[in-house]
Amino acid sequence: MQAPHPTPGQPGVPFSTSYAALAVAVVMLLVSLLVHELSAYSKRRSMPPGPFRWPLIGNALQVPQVHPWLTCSRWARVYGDIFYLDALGQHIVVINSATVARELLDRRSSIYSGRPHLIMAGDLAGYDRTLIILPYGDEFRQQRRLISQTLSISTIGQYHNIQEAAARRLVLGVIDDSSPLEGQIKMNIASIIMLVTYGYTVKSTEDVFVERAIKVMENFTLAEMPGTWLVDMIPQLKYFPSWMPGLTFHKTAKAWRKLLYTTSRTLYQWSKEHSNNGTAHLPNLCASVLANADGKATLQLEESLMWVALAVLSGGLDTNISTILSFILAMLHYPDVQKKAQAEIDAVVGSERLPQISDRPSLPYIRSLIAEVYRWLPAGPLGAPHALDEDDVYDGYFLPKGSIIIPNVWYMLHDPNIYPEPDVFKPERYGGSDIEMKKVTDIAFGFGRRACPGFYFAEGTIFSIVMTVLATCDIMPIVDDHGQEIIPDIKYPTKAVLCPEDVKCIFRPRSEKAKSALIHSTTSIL
Ligand code: HEM
Ligand SMILES: *[C@@H]1O[C@H](CO)[C@@H](O)[C@H](O)[C@H]1NC(C)=O
Ligand SMILES: CC(=O)N[C@H]1CO[C@H](CO)[C@@H](O)[C@@H]1O
Ligand SMILES: CC(=O)N[C@H]1CO[C@H](CO)[C@@H](O)[C@@H]1O
Repeated sequence: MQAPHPTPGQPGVPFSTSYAALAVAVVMLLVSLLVHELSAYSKRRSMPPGPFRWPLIGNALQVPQVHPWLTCSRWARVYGDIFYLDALGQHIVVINSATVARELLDRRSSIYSGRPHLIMAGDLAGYDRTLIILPYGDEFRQQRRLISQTLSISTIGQYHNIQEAAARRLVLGVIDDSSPLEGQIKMNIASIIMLVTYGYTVKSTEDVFVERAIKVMENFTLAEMPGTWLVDMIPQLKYFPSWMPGLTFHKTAKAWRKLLYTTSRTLYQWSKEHSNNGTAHLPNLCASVLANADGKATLQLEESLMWVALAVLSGGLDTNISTILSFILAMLHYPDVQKKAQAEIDAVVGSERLPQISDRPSLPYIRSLIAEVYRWLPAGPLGAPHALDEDDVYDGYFLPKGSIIIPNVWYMLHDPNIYPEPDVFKPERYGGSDIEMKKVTDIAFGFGRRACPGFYFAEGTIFSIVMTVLATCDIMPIVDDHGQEIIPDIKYPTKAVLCPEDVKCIFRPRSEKAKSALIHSTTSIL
């Protein structure tokens, strides 16, 4: 762009003087930017490769909001196992292979187990008290310990009857009825997790406790959304008084914080009081931890327990429905897989009883099918971000402290060199090998010290639902007015969590016997 240049030294009119001053300011700004770029240059040269970075803003405008895992996977094909992005000065490192993820997030987990520091969601709205975004440290270790006391592989069996009962109620609710699929899944998943964390029985689809918990989670989703809150880009804003015009975030954060705190306290108090006089379902997470403490629970322990219970509740509510919907979608698109799975259940379990979680070891095809659901449409295609707590060097690359580390789960599970024809749903690809299946779950459930603590529990829930559905129903496409089958497209909203949309189907009972087995199995647990 051409601009008129006032001649220096000319006794100018005020206008041209201010014009010159402006020009000087612009030049100074450009020079300082250049100096910034140059000083960062030598460091940046040793950072991992990545797409072209614009001065100052970096890749901020290229990091896509829509299906970001697909863009990241395109970059993975260009730049390899590890690449670097810069969003307004925030270092972001994306990992695209399981090998690199193991090396950094597992082997070096003492410095790779942080979470990004979120001003809006954490400092202001208070979500940094819950395990999900709790920084790495003593409180983190304490909360993880409390979960593993009750949800580890050795203690998880005590919840199997709840999971089976909810699976049966779910199937009974959707059988011969094509409309309220998501509502049914939600209600039953919520029932399971509320019983397990608090011993609380969900009374209806409009249960107040569940609705409040869902609100708390929705608010979290809004609060942590990158690029939404100016205060996350300019942290100093948080010290500005809330009455200043334009600073409505203070008010929003305050309301969210209040709801978060009252919800977590109310649920915990409910559990504690009702577990004491025998009116809550036992065992539940809160009661078990208090019982382990043998009446000597400190205030600090109770505080940690209160927050960790809420984290388990939200973890359990969240990932649920998307995995189940992905399973149904797979069965509609791959009817042969469905038949083969049903044949295995018929052969192993028979038709005299309903399947149980304890049948799992003798159902290798069902295990493969579930692993394939996690691989085909992973609920978290970009996992959960970790934060690097110290400077590090990997393979000659400099990775600065404070970097956000994103495991590109989608690419790891869709790399055609590892999973040929990655978009095809094919349980046979594991050859029945549990070692191969574990490679998938080791990616889909996260890494290192932050890996999903609800894994064994989730496995029980998913397994009992899949097995019960297949044993008792055929999952059929709905038909239109002309008798044409409508198979839902594989599509999902653009959010960080991958959850299929508009999945409609019919659950047709495979026999009267199956249906009556379901009816007679409803117990008083739920
Ligand atoms: C299909 C089901 C599930 C999937 C795919 C899943 C996946 C994940 C992933 C990818 C992470 C992040 C790991 C990382 O940072 O590297 C995570 C964290 C977490 N999950 Fe799950 N999860 C599932 C079910 C559950 C259930 C049922 C619970 C509760 C019982 C749960 C509780 C949590 C919690 C509390 C965290 C945060 C851990 C931390 O930050 O230290 N999840 N999950
Ligand atoms: C148990 O405790 C709760 C809360 O304190 C109370 O509302 C409930 O009535 C009690 N139930 C019995 C049977 O004592
Ligand atoms: C989506 C959303 O904003 N949900 C809730 C967040 O928290 C407030 C309470 O402070 C609720 O009123 C919102 O509905
Ligand atoms: C209660 C519930 O259904 N929670 C969530 C389940 O998972 C999907 C996507 O993973 C969320 O959109 C729901 O809010």
